[in-house]
Amino acid sequence: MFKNAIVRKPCPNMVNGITEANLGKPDYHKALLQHARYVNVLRQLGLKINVLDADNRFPDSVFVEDVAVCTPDCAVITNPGAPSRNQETNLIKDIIHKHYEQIYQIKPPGTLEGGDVMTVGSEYFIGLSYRTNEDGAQQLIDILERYNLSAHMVDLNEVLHLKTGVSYLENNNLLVCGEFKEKSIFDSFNKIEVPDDETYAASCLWINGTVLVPAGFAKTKKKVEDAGYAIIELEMTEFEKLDGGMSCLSLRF
Ligand code: CIR
Repeated sequence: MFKNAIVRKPCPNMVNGITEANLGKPDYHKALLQHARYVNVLRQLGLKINVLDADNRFPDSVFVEDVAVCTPDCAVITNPGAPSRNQETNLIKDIIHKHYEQIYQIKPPGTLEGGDVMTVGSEYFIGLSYRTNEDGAQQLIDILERYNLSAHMVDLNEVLHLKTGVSYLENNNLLVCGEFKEKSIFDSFNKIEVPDDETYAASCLWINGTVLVPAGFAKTKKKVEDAGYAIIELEMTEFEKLDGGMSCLSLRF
């Protein structure tokens, strides 16, 4: 169960965030509304929320998940592979220090972004992407092993981050799209397949028994409901325009 979340308000400069989505520029005011609703839903689900101020120097800083990995016993400040995002880690340190005593940092030449790290109980899956390299993943594995947490690397080619394409919904249920449907590393999971015309919905978020699903993806929504979950749909259009999924807007622990 999660007790806390950290989020950062979107900044006006988010319209210049990194994207390969080809969906046009986000509407900042709409993004603020969507973000506020996301935060309210996390609060309704029982989380204590730390809301950080917007930082206009970093267009992508709303995607706070990428700059830290929070485990029950320690936190790891990452080293984002995207040059324009690399210094975002400095913005997260204070709040992480308020919550954790044991804090580590991924060092160059290792790169790692939190969107590539999926937690499955005491097991971690780390995507090797354009943003996360083997050195960064190995550094994280070495840290996790000190706490008896195990981790595996997962190759990926089709999506930005591992969690763009897979979401663990607890109870051994794994929401998967595209290349992840066939990967043998996920064979022991009960896979819930996201249809190819709804791949954005592969990024859902389990919060204390409820699954947050992006609005507008009826087939995926039904599959998650049929798996027995209470769901809440959230408008995510302005973050989708920046390749941001449901999990990337918060750090949960
Ligand atoms: C980026 O390209 O870094 C941002 N525009 C989107 C980051 C999304 N983060 C995530 O899925 N964890």
